Amino acid sequence: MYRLFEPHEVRRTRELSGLWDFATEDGLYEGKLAVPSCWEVIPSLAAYKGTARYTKRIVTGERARLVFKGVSHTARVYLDGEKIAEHYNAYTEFCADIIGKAGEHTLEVVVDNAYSETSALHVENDYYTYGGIIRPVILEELSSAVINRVHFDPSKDEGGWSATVTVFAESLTDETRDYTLKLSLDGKPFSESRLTLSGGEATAVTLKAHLEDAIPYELDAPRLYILSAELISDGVAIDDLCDRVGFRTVRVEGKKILFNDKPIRLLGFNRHEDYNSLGSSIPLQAMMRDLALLREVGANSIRTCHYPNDELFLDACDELGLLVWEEAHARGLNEAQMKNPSFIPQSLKCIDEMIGSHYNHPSIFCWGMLNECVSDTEFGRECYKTLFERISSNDVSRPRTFASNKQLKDICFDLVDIVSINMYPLWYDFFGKRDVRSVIDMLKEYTEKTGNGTKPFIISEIGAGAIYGYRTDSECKWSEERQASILDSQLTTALSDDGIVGVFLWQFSDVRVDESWFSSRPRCENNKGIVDEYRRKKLGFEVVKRHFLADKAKRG
Ligand code: ADA
Repeated sequence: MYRLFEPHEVRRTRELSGLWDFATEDGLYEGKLAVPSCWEVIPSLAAYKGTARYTKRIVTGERARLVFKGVSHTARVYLDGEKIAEHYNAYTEFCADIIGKAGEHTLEVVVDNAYSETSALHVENDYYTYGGIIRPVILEELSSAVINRVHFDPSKDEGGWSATVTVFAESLTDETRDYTLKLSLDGKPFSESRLTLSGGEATAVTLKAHLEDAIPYELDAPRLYILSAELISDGVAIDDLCDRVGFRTVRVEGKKILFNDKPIRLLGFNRHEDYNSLGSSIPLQAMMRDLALLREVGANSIRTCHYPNDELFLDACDELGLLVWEEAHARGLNEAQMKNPSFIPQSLKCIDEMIGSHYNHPSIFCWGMLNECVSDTEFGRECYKTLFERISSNDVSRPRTFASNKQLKDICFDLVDIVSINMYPLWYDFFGKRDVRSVIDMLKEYTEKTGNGTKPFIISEIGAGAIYGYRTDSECKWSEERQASILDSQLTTALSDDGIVGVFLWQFSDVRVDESWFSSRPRCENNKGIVDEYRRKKLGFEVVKRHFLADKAKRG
């Protein structure tokens, strides 16, 4: 299952999930491997960095498309020995078209998860880059034209709700043909237009409709609609694309973030896609376990640190009414890493692919990028500017932000709609200060001065480490007691401050990190989870729950 609804009623699709032939290129392992999964599930490949080949026989019609939801991190796709696609980045989808080759084929996918100069975003880091086809692969049968994407923009005025829908269609023949484009919402047609596509042409058509009776998407009553776009030729539907949408607005006003015109307070968690021995390929039931724990602890929001997430998880957030800060890929890159010639092209592509595919999720309230990169130098600032502009050229309906750790040296706060700061008072030092109140005050004052006016202020990371089960009366470092007491102090101060619109704790669960981080990461894990990698609760879980539930009760 790759979505929580049917993306097509007309287009025929088949998931290629199951066992594929698999072999590492260096001969270390040969056998069968599940798709989707990380190859680290094979014990002898638990630390494997390198390339591996996946092979499968497939049967296609005249026009077919292979959709890869996520391959970590570089994929080269071959059909009967001929390269048909290449893609970089574990966390965004790509596709390969197979036209005019009906019949049986050998499909091979060569996957590489090693770090190198050509990988600017997957670098040694405080999380782990697993290997393999980590998200589903789908084989689609296409017709003479195809709907590649549908973008839905709801808006509201005195007359009620309206929707602006942009349909991206493409001809797959050499001939010019006429089509009818039909839009429906939960099966009820609401807009129609004629469309002529010349051979091979790709175009975008925008339709606007007034839908005054639409029921809004509220966080406590997340009403979702199925938006369907159909291409009709000679009275027959030849292609379609369905997506789930919600009628809601998000905007920043002064220091507030308004969701359907009401101010929100974000009680959130940073969550990596990492589930002990399963790695970054997480089945729906495990996602739902995470979401149940997040609900139980009182969270209303999630930050997808530090890359775009699996659509299935976003679908679940839509359904539960959990707000999502989705983030383009990058964590903690220094200036030399940002000067890698691949850095800008790979970042632009990641932004285009993330927003292109996730545009319609009503739960996504903002776009983030470049976590803790170089926002304190002129060179870094140029990079931030370029990438923020790229976000705006894809979507102007959501605010933009980045999480800074440059403290009083950051020079990029004027570029954002929301100021977000990572801070670890009582855990890491801050200009020699550890006291929570003075760290927050200092940063608020600085960001107001340099941020070009008044903007919402979010604590995008705050927390402390603990090793599950390590208990001691001395409350020494890495004990559950120490983490619980730091979380208590951090949240007491942060949540009592009405000038802070959101707090995202670092982090939901413990996650694997690269070994180069070993000196500050016992067990080669980032141990700041309030649950460990098996989702066992630490003492801090109840502390966070007490604070989150009290804050929610206070605000009604
Ligand atoms: C940073 C970073 C996280 C993580 C965290 C920590 O703020 O954004 O990815 O590394 O610090 O645990 O220190």
